[in-house]
Amino acid sequence: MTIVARTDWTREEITALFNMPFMDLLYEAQSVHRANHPRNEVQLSTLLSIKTGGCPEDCGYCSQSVSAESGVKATKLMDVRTVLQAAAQAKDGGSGRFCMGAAWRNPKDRDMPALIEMVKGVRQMGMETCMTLGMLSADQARQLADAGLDYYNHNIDTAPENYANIISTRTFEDRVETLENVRDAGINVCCGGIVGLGEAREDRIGFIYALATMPHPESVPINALVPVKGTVLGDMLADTPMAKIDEIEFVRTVAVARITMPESMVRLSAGRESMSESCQALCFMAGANSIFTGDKLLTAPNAGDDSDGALLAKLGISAMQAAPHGHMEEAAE
Ligand code: SAM
Ligand code: DTB
Ligand code: SF4
Repeated sequence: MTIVARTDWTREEITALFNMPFMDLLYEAQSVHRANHPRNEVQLSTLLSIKTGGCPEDCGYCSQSVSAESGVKATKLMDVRTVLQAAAQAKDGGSGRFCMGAAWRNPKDRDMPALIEMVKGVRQMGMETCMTLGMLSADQARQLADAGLDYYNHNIDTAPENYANIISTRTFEDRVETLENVRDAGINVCCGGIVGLGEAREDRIGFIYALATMPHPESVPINALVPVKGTVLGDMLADTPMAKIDEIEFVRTVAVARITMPESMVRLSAGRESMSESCQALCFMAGANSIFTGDKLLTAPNAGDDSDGALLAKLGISAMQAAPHGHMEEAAE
C-alpha cells in the first residue's frame, strides 16, 4: 500500500493544530483516526537488542553511547539462533512484528550475512520484521530488502533546528539520506523521534513538520524520553525535574502526528512504563495505534505484558492481526 496523504503542510497549520483547545484536538484526531484505521485496535511489536552498547554516536538521550556513563555493558552481535529463539517467544506472546535493534553507527559489510539470516528466519515464522541498525548504504538497504525486511526504523528524533543540540556525531541530512536508501529499496519506513528532551514547543512543531512534509513514514514512533542516569539528557532531567514533558503536551504531539499523517501507524513507543494508564488511554484516543510489548525495550524497562494486557482489556482494545503496510498482508491479498 502506498501512502498518498498530503505532504504540503505548512508550519503555520501545524502550529495552529498544537494550539487547538485540547478537546477539539482530540476529537479531530480521533475522527481522522477512525476514517483511516480500524477503531479499537493496536498493533503489537516486540523489540530485541541484537547488539547492545558501545555505540560511537553521541546521542544525548541514549544509554548505549560510548559517551554515556550508564553502566550498559557492550556486547557483540548476537548469534542467529539466539535471535530466532527470542522471536519464537515473541510470536507465542502474540506479537505480530519483531524489531531487531543494534547500537551501531552503521552495520559493517561483514555483519550483513548474519543480519540477512535473522530477517529470513523471523519471516519464516510468519512475523513481520523490522530492523534498526543505524545508517545504511543503498546497497545494504537492497540486501535487507531482498532478504524480506518489512520495516526499517531510523528516527529523525527531533526538529532539524534542534538536531545539533542533541547529537553531534552525525547530521539531520545523514538521517534523511538513509531514509531515502531504505525507501528506494522498497522497505517500509519507520521514522519518528523523541519528545521530552528539554525541547521547546517550537521544536516539537518543527519535528512534526519535518515528518509530515516528507513522504510519510508507514510507521511513526513517538518516544517519551526515558531518562537514564549517566546520559547527558537523563542527568539534565534529574537536575531539573520541571523539564519532564507534560503529559497533555505529549498527547498533543501524538494527536498532531495522527492528523498530519492520517494513514501512518503512530506508535506510542518508549516511556510508557512511567506513563499513567489515563495518559496512555488519551494517546490511543489521539490516534496512537501501535505499541511495544514485553517488559524490556532495548535496554530500558517497558510496561510489560501483564500490565499491557490488563490496560488493553480495560479499554476494550484488541491486537491488530495484520498491519496495513506489511508485505505479509500484500502476500495474502
Ligand atoms: N542505533 C540505531 C539508531 O540510532 O538509529 C538504532 C537504535 S536507537 C536506540 C533507536 C531509537 O531509540 C533512537 O532513534 C531514539 O529515538 C530511541 N531512544 C533511544 N534512547 C532512548 C531513550 N532513553 N528514551 C527514549 N527513546 C530513546
Ligand atoms: C524507537 O523509536 N523506539 C524504540 C525503537 N525505535 C528501536 C527504542 C526505544 C529505546 C528506548 C531506550 C532503551 O531501551 O534503551
Ligand atoms: Fe547509538 Fe542509536 Fe544510541 Fe544513538 S540512539 S547512541 S546511534 S544506539
